[in-house]
Amino acid sequence: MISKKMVQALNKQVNNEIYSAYLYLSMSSYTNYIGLKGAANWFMVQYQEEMVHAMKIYDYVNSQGNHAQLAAIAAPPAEFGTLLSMFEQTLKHEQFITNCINELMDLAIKEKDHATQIFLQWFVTEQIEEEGNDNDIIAKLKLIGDSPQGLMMIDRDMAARVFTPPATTAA
Ligand code: OFO
Repeated sequence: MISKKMVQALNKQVNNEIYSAYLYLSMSSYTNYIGLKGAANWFMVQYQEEMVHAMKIYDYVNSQGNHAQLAAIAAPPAEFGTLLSMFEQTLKHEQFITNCINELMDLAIKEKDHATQIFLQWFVTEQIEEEGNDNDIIAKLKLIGDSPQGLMMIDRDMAARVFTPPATTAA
């Protein structure tokens, strides 16, 4: 059984994850516009992954006899500056999401809600990967500095990222 407070907090996280998806969809559109097609692919895959995160929480709430209630999604920015700046903004956003997941876990522990703690463990691990990916790309972008060839090389690498849909979003 999940408490009302836990359901509300999980519903808020559905919104955060859909906002993440929306943010990366906007970044995909922007990078496509400035000619970085590989980065546009990278952010499109990120958008798809965020929708999976949202649906995992949505399915979990609904599977426990509760009601995943949806709220308005804030508009993301439309322009983001350089690719390095975009990944710094991405890392900052993911650090915010990590914090949200940690707060959800704190609440589940406080409420002795073991089921939700087990459910949230997947997200704790996922956030390690999310921040790790962003840190790696930031390090590479700092290394190449102002080199257009370096930027093209990174863009080519980003074109190879593939979205692998999960078999299910059920917990
Ligand atoms: Fe859902 O991990 Fe990013 O935001």
